[in-house]
Amino acid sequence: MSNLIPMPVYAIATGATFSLTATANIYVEPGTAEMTGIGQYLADKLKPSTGYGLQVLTASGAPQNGNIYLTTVGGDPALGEEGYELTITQAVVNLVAYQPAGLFRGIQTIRQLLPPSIESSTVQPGSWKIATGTIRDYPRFAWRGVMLDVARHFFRVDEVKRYIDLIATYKMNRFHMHLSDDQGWRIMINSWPNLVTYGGSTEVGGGPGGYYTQAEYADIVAYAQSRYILVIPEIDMPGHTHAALASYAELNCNTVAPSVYTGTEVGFSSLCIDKEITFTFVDDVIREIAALTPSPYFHIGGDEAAATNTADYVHFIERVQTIVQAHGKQVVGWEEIAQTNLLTTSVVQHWNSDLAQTAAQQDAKVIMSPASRAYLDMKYDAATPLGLDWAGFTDVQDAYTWDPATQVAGVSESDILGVEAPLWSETLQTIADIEFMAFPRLPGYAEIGWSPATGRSWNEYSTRLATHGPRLTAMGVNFYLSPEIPWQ
Ligand code: TNX
Repeated sequence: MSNLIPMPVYAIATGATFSLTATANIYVEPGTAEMTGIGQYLADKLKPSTGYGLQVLTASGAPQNGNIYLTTVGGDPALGEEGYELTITQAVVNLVAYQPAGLFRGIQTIRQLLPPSIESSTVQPGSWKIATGTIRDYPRFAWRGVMLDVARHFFRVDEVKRYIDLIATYKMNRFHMHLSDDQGWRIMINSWPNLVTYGGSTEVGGGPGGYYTQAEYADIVAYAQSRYILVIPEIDMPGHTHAALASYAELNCNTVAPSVYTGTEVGFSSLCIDKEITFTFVDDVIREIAALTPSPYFHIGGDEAAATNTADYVHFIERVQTIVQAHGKQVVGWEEIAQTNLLTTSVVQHWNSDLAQTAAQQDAKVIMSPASRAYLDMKYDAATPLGLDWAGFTDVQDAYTWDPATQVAGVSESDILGVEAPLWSETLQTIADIEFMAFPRLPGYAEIGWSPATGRSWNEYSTRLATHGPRLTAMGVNFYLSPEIPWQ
């Protein structure tokens, strides 16, 4: 129990063990489709390595010995959306939550309480013992996420799903997709198809690029949803828009479309703020994506708009906020948008300035992604073969030893929605690359977002993280064997 990441709010071991055996089944109550789906997710996680049958059955009342019981009946409302209570006796594993999402998070705890070989994709000898005790657990922050840049390099649907599965393991609940940038437009917009057919035809370095059809995007959203993770789509504007400008001549102030761009400069492109068609375009894009996205949020980017003058920038962001709102969504934007009049519902993402303070003064909520701590694309050290270093090297200790509530002066706990770790992909091409940069830093962000800050120490955490090495290996994760961690 002392090796869990994120660390639970409350855990007490009672010194005995529960044994999962070949006769075990998973009982859910009530027997709704959603509950059966959660039970099936757990069964699918446990079957390959145990080789057991693990049927998902509907229970009514007390669990029978030897089984796992998942229920929302009698769940304590004080646990909130994602909290859970896990009681393990020698007889049963009993997971109770107020909401189904809480059961899903609690299942991640059950996985981590089993031996690391539980994560193997082939049958292992076992034995499958779980320490007895009680855990009562719920998150500190509502927003615990990652961002993946699929624009600089494109990642296939199967790669994206793999990353979603890995973040779910650590109880994260937001998957922000950076769907457009200078180097590529990655989602089909039916009313503006050249965005993908031309604007999505390449990537950094000149490779073939790619894009998601609307059905593929909807499939990613549904996959994330089945893991109680919200997808937050981002269309970055008014800067970072070269791929769009290359796709449609009429979006350019001079009505000349440039050709696609495969370098890594930033700050050179801008939508033409004086043209009404720009806002027709933005409205069409937001409408089509919003219709495919159940999450209440739409990320409008807004960063590094160095090619847009300040008056244009302010006018553009303020007008786009109303477009997002008209399509039923709340704006999220990089912290530069705090220079404009924010709607009360808008959310600001801190990355590299003190503008989050301006956002907090406007009563906007803040997501903390400080580049020097939380950018997964920063190299661990000078020898890291992938990544960038403009915000400094970020070793595993740097990634872990900060607190969202003390990161930016004037932005305190009550202003903060949560934590997000962005992964920009200028130097990354495959899921193996993603895994190498994300692990083992990502579990630290998950813990900063979920667990109480009190009593946190690097010494204790680094030995706890070490126990996750065999787990990550069993999951086939291409993690960086950081010398800072006393790996087991
Ligand atoms: C800054 S962070 C950017 C991105 C780059 C990233 C590289 C932010 C809002 N903008 O365009 O990809 O640095 O680390």
